[in-house]
Amino acid sequence: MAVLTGAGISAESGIPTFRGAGGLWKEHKPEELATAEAFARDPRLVWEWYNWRREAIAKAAPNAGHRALVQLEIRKPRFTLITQNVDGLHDLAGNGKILKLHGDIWRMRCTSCGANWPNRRVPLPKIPPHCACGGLARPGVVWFGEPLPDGMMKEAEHAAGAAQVFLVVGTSAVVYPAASLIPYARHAGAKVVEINTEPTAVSATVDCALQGPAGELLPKLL
Ligand code: BJW
Ligand code: ZN
Repeated sequence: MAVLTGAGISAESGIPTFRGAGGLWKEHKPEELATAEAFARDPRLVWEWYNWRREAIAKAAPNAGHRALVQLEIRKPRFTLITQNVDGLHDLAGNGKILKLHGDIWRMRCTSCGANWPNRRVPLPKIPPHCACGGLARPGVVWFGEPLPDGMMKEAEHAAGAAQVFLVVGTSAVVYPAASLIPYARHAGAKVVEINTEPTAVSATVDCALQGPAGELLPKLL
């Protein structure tokens, strides 16, 4: 079994989604601030947004949906968790192996020397933050137009291609290449089950679209 999660699984932990009802972080579209161009133009503004989000995420705890995925990992001999989320709530819940397609908001990367390090300080003492080498630091996440971490899609495709069941939870399925895993799994023979509070771009194509909150529906699958 393989699972692809999106922002909707963290909605019941109080973290806003990007799109859909109750979506949008502080009235900003990710397409406006989650880009290298926005960061080059105004690193301070982009870091203010990430600092604000880190503060909100730091107050959040995993919910029943995250916990159900830990139980699935324990029970299923072959289980892969693939997430588009950068919030770290799957780690906090206790999943062992997580393919983080879009990186991790709790990591930073130097735009000069390429160093990559964990950082959980909330709020950040200085914005924008810098590397030990003096270079400007950026969030350790994947912005629009940037490639996913090396080898990550290959590993995700391998899991999606080998799965008998592919569970898609709380994603609008409009961001690529993550969304391509859904037809990829289906063409490889997986039964695709979607859990979402609303119909999405892929609802009509999946084997089973369950409509409702992940925190209620995922525990019922156990
Ligand atoms: C609930 C719920 C509850 C609510 N229970 N459900 C092919 C076609 C078209 C475009 C492209 C393409 N290939 C590439 C592109 C371009 C682009 C893209 O996809 N654009 C589209 C938007 C048009 N993709 C990229 O640029 C990617 N990179 C790339 O392709 O690189 C190519 C390259 C190769 C080699 C060299 C150079 C380049 C990168 C994409 C990076 C996305 N980054 C972000 C920001 C991450 C950092 C951050 O957080 O700040 O990732 S954008 C944002 O969207 C974030 C998310 O992970 C991602 C997906 O969002 P998600 O998770 O689906 O959330 P929502 O809000 O959209 O949906 C929430 C859902 O939950 C809703 O459906 C609700 O109904 C539901 N819900 N409550 C269950 N309780
Ligand atoms: Zn550096």
